[in-house]
Amino acid sequence: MKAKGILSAVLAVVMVMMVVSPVLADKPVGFDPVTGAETAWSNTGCAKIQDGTIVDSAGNPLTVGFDEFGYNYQAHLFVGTYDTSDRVADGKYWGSTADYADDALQMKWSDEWLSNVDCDGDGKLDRGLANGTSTGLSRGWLTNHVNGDYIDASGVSQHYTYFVKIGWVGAGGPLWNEFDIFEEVYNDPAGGFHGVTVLTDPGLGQFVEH
Ligand SMILES: [Ca+2]
Ligand SMILES: [Ca+2]
Ligand SMILES: [Ca+2]
Repeated sequence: MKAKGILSAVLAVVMVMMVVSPVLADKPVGFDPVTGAETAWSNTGCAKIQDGTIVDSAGNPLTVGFDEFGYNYQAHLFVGTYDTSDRVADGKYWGSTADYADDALQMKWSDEWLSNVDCDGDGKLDRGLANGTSTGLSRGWLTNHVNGDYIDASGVSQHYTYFVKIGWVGAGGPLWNEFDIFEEVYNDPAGGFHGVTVLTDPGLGQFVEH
């Protein structure tokens, strides 16, 4: 697989995140300054996933824990494949039968990227949520970790791994106008890719807004 193809897939996944809306504990208010991990949670009046009032893009209520596709919106986590990341387990990634469709994908995101509460009452998880107000567009950060196989030009099965960390930087960002890639690690020995291709990582803690 070519790096360009992988990044396109990653971007597509991110777009999925933009349209899928999911939900439980309340909004996190305490964070590890280095890793960005949540350490404390508030008790606001915002709707929670466990209330049963927050739905996904298909109108199905979100539930606590991992769903059938691999999303755990409460934990800001996805563990599945490109195929299931589009919330349709059909062996395809948004209709594409590209080789990476069956590749393992893990995603993690900050609460600002996609929160686990609905504070604005639209029945969807809030995006860009800071101090109880949602901007409607993701902020914070997202990571993708891919572990996959593909058949090369000689018909031989090859293995690759890919990691990318994307963060919101505001207007003028080089990625989708408001984002940037802070870390990218691509290992595909057969394809000639070895290790870090982008690294300007400032630490995920810098993306926390509260
Ligand atoms: Ca699918
Ligand atoms: Ca594959
Ligand atoms: Ca909402």
